[in-house]
Amino acid sequence: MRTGRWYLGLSLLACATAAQAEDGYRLWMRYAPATASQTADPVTVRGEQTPMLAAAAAELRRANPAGLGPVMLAHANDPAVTALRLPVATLGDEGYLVRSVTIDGRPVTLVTGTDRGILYGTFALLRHLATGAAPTRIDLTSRPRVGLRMLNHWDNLDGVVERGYAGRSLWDWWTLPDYRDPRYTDYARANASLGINGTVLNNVNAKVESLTPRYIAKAAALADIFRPYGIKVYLSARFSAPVELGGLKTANPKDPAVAAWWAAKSDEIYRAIPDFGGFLVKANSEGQPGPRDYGASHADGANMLAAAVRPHGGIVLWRAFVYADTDPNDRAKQAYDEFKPLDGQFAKNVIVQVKNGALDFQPREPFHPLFGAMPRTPIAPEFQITKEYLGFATHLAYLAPLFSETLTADTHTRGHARVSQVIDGSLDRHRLSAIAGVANIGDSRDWTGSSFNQANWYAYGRLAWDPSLTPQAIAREWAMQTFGTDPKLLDTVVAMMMASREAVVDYTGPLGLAHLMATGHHYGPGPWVADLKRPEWNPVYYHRADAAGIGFDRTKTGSKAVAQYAPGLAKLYADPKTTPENELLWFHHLPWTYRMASGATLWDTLVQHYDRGVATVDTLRTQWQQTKPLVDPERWQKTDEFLAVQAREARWWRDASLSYWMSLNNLPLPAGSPPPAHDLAWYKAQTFPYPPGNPQ
Ligand code: GCV
Repeated sequence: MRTGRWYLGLSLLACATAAQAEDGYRLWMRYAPATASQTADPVTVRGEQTPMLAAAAAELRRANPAGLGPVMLAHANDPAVTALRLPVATLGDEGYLVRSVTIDGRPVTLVTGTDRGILYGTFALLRHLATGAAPTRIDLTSRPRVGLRMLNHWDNLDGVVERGYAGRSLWDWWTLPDYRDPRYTDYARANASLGINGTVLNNVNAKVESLTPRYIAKAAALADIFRPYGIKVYLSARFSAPVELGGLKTANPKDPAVAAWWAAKSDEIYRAIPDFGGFLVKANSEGQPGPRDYGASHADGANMLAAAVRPHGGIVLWRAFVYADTDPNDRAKQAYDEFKPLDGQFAKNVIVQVKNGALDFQPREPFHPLFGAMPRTPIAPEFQITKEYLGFATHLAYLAPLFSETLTADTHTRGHARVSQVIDGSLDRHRLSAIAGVANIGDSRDWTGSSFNQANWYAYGRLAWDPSLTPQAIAREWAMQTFGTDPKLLDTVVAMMMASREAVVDYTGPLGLAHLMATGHHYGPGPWVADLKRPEWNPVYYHRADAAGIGFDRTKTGSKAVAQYAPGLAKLYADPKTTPENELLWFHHLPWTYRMASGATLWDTLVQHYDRGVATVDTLRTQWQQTKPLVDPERWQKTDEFLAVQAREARWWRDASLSYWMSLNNLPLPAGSPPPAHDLAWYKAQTFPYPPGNPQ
């Protein structure tokens, strides 16, 4: 029989191995092991030891940054803090102040604010130090611009994540609420480190069972784990639940029995989860039930649910992602047409959640025309962190430039308000403000399917806190925390990240082209697809290419979608010469021979973009080779192999697309541009059954 000592040795070895493994589990929170010279216990908590302060203190103890002396966590109204007369009055509910001060003659790093402020200040301090700052003369202060900073999980109750490419759902619904996987706490820590304060646990294509007592208990267990990290739990609600669960004959929002059912259901949820955030709803979209089934409006539906959660302080996030097979109108116009007339009709605790673009999370879309068009309604942008249309988990595409492009876009409303001013509530003085990101998280060991995908979770969280941060700065701080502070490594990694999203745009759909992917999986090329039941499911609907030209005319000679933008912008979009080149074919149908600003033809320019996309991915591979001595083997190897896939698939996208365009326009490739590797028939014949994340 083995001795106890042997077992101890084995478990220590296991710990050491786990601690050293660079499998990506630790995300950007890769604290260095403590050394003998570090403060034994770096933290003092003053006043009441709330669960949130305990979580903050635990994080500091876990990190125990080298060189940092004692840290004091104290509420802003603690006498020790008020005596210092610090500028804490403007911190609000969530802001923090972190400063090197002297208290009772002793130098300390003070972290102050509310409970939440201290939690976020703690993570800000750790980030500050992990990104190379000195542990002395610290002076950090910040407060979030957006109130509700949410992740939306498209996780099904059977563990499949719709559009998820990082394994199965993190939530093990089967063993909840009894088994509380420690990973749930690590999930909460990661989110708190970014300031994310809300999570929608289940898919917007919601199953009604998530509202049964059994599943409410499971959600409550997660809420208990997340609470000390400042994260509220929300649920996606299926609009027809009163019929399917409650046995009512209707889910008509105007029926008092339906309203009463939702009120009782909300009471039940709040009994289990007293700080439940509220409901997210996808209604009358892609087959989901909704108020339109009963002739009622989206506002009627949202307000009925809002009334149910209002007594408990809850909110309703109502999605504007709607388009109907019965509507022959340009799909990109339909959400605006449906929602704009409802401005002013939503209850005070409703937020309308709008995808960043009018179509569907494409590699590039102009910002959604609803931003700035509904001044009496809080509008939340919804971004997709998971890369449904940008190469799943395999392709490297750093999304901060995409998120930031929308957030900084000039709406041309009320002066030159930016989308960020619309969504943070400042433009129209809304009390509520929110931002949502569709999570890329699963149960894969590295959480997101690749090291670089972690950067998209990180960047989303950082931009949700402060939309004015630059993608470059976020990339640098993420890379420092994730890969280390070597300057050569950092320069290379940041350069790779900053080039990556545009590369994907170039090899999949440059110059404003969109939705060109093959049926179902949204991964590979299928610009020729024309046989799907609904016109707007077919790529040919979006590019409208023929022998003469390419692009979707959304001007007054076409679908008139440009008129949905504020007049100043609509005027710019109406003319190809004043439309940004990277959105050109989104708004205009142009001859292949159209002369671009450079003097080159549209066709030659299009080909140049495809070639540039392929060349950029080749450069990413070369750059990554240079990092080999500076990155641990496990993470380096996986990234290297994924980049090889991306290089192959960028060529596939380019070649398939060009073969198809040439079959229409019969034009030669510009000099120096290589012919596609196969003929069009070969590309059309490729099939990819069972892609991940695809709803079955
Ligand atoms: C959750 C796209 C995706 C769907 C997704 C939908 C939505 O259509 O392909 O998987 O459904 O958007 O955002 O509701």
